[in-house]
Amino acid sequence: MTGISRLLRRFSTEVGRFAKQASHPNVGLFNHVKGISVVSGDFKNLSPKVRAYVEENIDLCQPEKIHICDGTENENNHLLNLMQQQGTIVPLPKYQNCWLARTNPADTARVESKTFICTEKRAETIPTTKEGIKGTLGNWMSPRDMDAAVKERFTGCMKGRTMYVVPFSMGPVSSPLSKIGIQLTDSAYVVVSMRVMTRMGQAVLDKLADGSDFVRCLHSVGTPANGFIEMKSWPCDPERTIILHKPQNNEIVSYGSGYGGNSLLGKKCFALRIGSTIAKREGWLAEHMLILGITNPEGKKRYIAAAFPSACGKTNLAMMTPTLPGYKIECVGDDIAWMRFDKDGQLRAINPENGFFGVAPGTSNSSNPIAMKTIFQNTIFTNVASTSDGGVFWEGMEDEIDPNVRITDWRGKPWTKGESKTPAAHPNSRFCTPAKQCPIIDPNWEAPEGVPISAILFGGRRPAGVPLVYQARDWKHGVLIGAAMRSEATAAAEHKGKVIMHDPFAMRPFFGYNFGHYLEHWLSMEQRSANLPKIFHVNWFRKGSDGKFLWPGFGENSRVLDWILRRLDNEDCAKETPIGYLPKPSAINMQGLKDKVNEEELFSLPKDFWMEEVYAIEKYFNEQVGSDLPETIEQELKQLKKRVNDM
Ligand code: OXD
Ligand code: MN
Repeated sequence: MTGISRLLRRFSTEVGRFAKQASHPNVGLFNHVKGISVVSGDFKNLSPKVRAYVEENIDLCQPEKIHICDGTENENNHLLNLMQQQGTIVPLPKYQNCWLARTNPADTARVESKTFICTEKRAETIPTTKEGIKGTLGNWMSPRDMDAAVKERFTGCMKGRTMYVVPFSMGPVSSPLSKIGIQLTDSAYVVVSMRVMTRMGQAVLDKLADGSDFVRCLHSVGTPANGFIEMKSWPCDPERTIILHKPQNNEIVSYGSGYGGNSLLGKKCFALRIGSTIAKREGWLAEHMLILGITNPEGKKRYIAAAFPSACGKTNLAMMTPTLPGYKIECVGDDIAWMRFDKDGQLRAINPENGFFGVAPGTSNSSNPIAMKTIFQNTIFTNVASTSDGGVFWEGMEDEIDPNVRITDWRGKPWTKGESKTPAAHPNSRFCTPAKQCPIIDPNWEAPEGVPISAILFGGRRPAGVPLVYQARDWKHGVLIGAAMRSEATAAAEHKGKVIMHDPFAMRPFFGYNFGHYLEHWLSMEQRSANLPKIFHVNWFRKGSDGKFLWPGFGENSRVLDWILRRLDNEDCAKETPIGYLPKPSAINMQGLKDKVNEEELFSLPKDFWMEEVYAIEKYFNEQVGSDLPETIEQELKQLKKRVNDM
C-alpha cells in the first residue's frame, strides 16, 4: 500500500468513526476519560464526585466506551434501535412503542439467596438466630468478603462493552423527600427500563452540580468466568450472580443478572434496602407499600398505604375500579412508599418510582382494566408470550386476544392453549410502563410534599383462618400485626410451591438492617406524632370448606375500604375480638354483590387456628429474631396469646 493510499484509508476510517459517533444522541467529540472515549455526554461537566465514581469503576470494569445518559427521547430511541439490532428486544407492532425482551431462562427472578447486606458487624444486618437455625431475614457479608467478591467478578467485566452512566432520582427531582443515585451499568435494557422506572437524565446531573452526594449503584450483567456467554442477546452470569449493599457508604453492587430487582437498582436495592437504612438514620419509613387515594361518595378523600408480599395483588388494589357506587380510587404508586411525618405530625408519602414494573400474568380487563389501559404504549414487556399479530399474551388474557392468532411462548417456542404443558408467559414476566400513562394516576402523585396517609394496611394470601379485614387495637398492636405477616410463596423470587411463608411487613427480602431494630424504629413512630395512621389487616384470599375463595376480591374490595374509611371516621361499625376489631355483623356493605358471600365463614375466628398461628409467630420470633425482638412486641404477642387462649 502506498503512503498516499494508507493516508487516504486512515482518513476514511476517521470519517467513519466520526459518522458513528455522530449517530449517538449527544456527541462528545475528543471527549475521553482515562483513554476511553465518551460517546455521549460530556465527562468534564459531571460533578467531581460523579467523575471520581466513574473513574474508579472504569479502572475496575475496563469498558470500551462511556455513555453519560441524558434521558432524552433521542437517546432512548438510539438504545432501543441498538438492542433491536442485537436481538435483545423485538418490536410489538400491534401497539405504540412497545417492545418485548426475552431473558436467558436462567435469569428470570430476584435471587434472594445471593443478596447480601454488608456491615462491619453481622448483628447490624440480621438478628442473631438460635444455633442450628438458618436465618431467613437477610444475608450478611463482611466488608472484606464484599471487596473480594467485587474484585473477583468486576475486574474487566465490561471489556468490549459500553458503560452507561445513569443519573436518576427516586421521587420527583424537586421533592425534599427524594434521593439521587448514579447507576453504572453495561446493559442498555437496564438504561431504558431505568428511564421508565425513575426520573433519569440531565435534570438529575444538574441537581448534583452543587456537590451533593448520591447512592452509588454499580451493575454489570457479567461475563462468566470461562468467558462463554450462552445467549448473546441476554448476557448474564447466573452462577456468580451477587447483589451487595453497603449501607455505610450508600453503595449497591450488583453482578450477573440483567433482570428486575437484581438490575434496576433504584427499586428494591435502593428504594427499600439502602432506603430503609437511610430512613432509620433520618427518622422516616421506606416501605414495600402501594399508595392509593380514595374518595367516598360524600367527596371526602383519604390516602391509604398497603403492604402485601410480592405478587399478592398490590398493583390491582392500587388501580382498583370500585364496584361500590360513588367511590373513586386514584393511584399514587403500586410498590414502594417513602413516608415521613411533617411538622404537624401528619405522615406524608411519596412514591419514589416513576413507573410500574408489574407482574403480567393474571392482569386482564376483568382483574385490572386500568392496568390494561396503561400498558399498551411505551412499554417494555419481558418474558411474556407474543402473538402472530404483533401483540402480547399471558395467562389471564385468554379472552382478550383473537382466537385465530398463533402464540409464541416466553422462550420463543410455539405454544397452544390446552395442549402445551408449560405456561405461555413466565410467571414472573413483567410490564415496565410509565406511571403517568395510568388513567387514574392521582393528581398529587408527584406532589413534592407527598400525600397525607390516614391508614396503613397489611395483608397476604391466607387461605385459612384469617378474616377478610380487622383493625389493630393501637399502633403497638399494629406493629405486631406487620411483624407477624405471613403469605403463600410467590413467583417473584426463587421459592417453590405454595408454602405459607413469614413475610414481616412484606419486607423480608428487602430489609436493609436487622429486623429487630426495624421493629424498634416502627415503634418509635409513636414518639413522632399524636396523629398516627390507623392500622388494618386484610385478606382477600380466604377459602371455604369447598376450597373456593370466599370473597370475590378485585373491585369488590372497595367494600372493605369503605368499612376502613368509616372506621377512620370513628363510626361504631366494629366489635372487639381477641385479634383486633372486626366488622360488626352486616357492617360491610354487601348490597349489589352478584353472589351471596358466606359472611360467617369469611369472618370466623377458629380458636385452634389462632392458637396455632400464635405459636407459629412465637416460634418464628424466638428462632429468627431472638434477643433482638423488642420487649414491647414480646408483650403484645403475650397479650394476643392470652386473648386467643381465653376465646
Ligand atoms: C416486585 C417484587 O418486583 O416485590 O415488586 O418482587
Ligand atoms: Mn414489590
